[in-house]
Amino acid sequence: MNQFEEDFIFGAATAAYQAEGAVNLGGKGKTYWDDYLKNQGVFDPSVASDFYHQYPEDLSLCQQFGVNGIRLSIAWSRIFPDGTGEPNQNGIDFYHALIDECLKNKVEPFVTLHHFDTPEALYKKGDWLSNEMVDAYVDFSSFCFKEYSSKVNYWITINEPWSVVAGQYIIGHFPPNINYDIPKAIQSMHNMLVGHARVVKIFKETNYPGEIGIVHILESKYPIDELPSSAQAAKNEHLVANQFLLDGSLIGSYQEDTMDIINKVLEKNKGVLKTTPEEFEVLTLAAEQLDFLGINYYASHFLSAYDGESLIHHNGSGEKGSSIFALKGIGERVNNPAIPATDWDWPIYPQGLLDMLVYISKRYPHYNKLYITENGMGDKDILENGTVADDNRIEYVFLHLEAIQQAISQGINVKGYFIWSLMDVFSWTNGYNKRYGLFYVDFDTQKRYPKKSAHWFKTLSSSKQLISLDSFNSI
Ligand code: BGP
Repeated sequence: MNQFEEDFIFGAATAAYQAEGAVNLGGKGKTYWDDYLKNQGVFDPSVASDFYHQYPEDLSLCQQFGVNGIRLSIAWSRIFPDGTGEPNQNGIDFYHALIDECLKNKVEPFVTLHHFDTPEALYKKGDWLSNEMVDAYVDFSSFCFKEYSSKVNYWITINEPWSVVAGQYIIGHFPPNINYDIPKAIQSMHNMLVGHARVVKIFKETNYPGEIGIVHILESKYPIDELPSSAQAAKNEHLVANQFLLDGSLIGSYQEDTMDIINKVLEKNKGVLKTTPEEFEVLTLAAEQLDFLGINYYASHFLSAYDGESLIHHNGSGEKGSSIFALKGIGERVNNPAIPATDWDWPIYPQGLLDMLVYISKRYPHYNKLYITENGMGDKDILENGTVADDNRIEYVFLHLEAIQQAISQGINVKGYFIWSLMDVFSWTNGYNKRYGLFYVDFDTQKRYPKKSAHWFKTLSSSKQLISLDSFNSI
């Protein structure tokens, strides 16, 4: 029962801006993060994990530790420094070299085309709220297919539309730092889905080899108590953050039960969603042709009703218990004392992953196949004697893999798991002390140190057998 199939991918995830560093090298253009982070002066992403230079070592570590898949993203502004126009040969060559290195080490690359890093020039034109951005994204993606499709088998169009729009327009910790503008967030999600769908259409029409999918962050939402108003709050957040995107990408239209809630939320927040029939045509086509859905899962949330004005405090420092997340017309996330949480207040709830997988298989039975494209535990790791005793992380991953195995045993088609992250990386809104990697990075020297979890992962990947921390300790 605890055996994984031979072809199950045991991967690890990265994203260009969080891992590469080299933000000013090789002719790279700016993303919307560069000046924002510089002006804020709190976190410096300019070197990050120096993946730009260290990737041969990182891929060699993958091979040594049984990591047989990697999520990496192509930094759009390395290829097109201004988002559009003349491509930059230096950037093009970098990704050829990186992908070749993956293949040399027998690490399957899953390549993401947009991972939170819109080029600054397009961001200034309105980012995903502008048609110009959507057109440019389609052109950039087509360029990447032409350039790299002979060596890439798995493409991901966009990473986590929900996190992008929540960060930009609701929480306000991503530029342009707008708070509580739920209508803008919903419009932007729709536009991202349209961009995604147009890219899928081109990929399929041109008959590129390989597979294409999209990645959503999908966290289950539960009522905190028996009150019908809490159930409604959980439903509201689920519909806005999960079901809207799943309908759009797996059905190609927003179903009646989805629009029912979306319209109520829009009404409370004085907004409308603009769509066209042509957009739904392309969305429907893409939904039929989607090869896989990637699921990023870290946490689930417990909710109660909330009637006040929206109010959020983002815990970006690891000060446990400091989060607030209450949205007008949706609900309020509340602490469930029975459920443990990380120092950043992310509830650790593997059952939420199983519930999500079951929900997807029931509501979208034609889903094709699933990958868990991110899952992992952010912690304040301590390097001691050249390693990190990250037992908490091993237990976290073990419990989530156990949930995945339960889903598989119920006939749900999950084909791989990518731990976030391969090595410690830059965290967008939490900087460098929230570490997730299998490999500890000393950010002063850029030296890598395999954590205990890396050794555990190697045993898991080579045996294809889920092994508990206790059993691993006794080997
Ligand atoms: C996901 C993103 C990743 C990564 C991860 C951990 O939402 O796709 O890019 O950042 O979350 O999040 P954080 O760094 O905020 O802890």
